[in-house]
Amino acid sequence: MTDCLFCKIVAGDIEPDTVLETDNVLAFRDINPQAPTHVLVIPKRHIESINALTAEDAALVGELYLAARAVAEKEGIAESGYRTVMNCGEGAGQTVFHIHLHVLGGRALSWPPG
Ligand code: IU
Repeated sequence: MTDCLFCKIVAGDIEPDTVLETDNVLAFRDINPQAPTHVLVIPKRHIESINALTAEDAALVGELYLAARAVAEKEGIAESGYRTVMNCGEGAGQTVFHIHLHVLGGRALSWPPG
């Protein structure tokens, strides 16, 4: 999608601080980090939100989580603990409508989230 920020990052129009890249997935540092490690894991293919997922996307969603774990290992937070969050819809705080998994860690994380 031409007007999608994350599609522009995938296309190379905007250069992210890349942490990890595979054929289908890109992980880069959030521009406004909420924790010492705050990485966004996105599919390269545009999917608006969880609500737009289809059965054909099941393997891709799995890849997002495997990438999140790889990011955690790379960042050294796999053992201390980290959180993955995928906001769905404006009411839940989604601001970029290209599906993405937040990977947060490097500090104590409280529960429930706000
Ligand atoms: P959200 O779940 O849709 O709210 O997450 C969007 C994230 O994208 C949010 O944490 C922003 O800080 C982040 N972000 C970014 O990393 N780079 C940008 O240019 C913009 C937003 I705009």
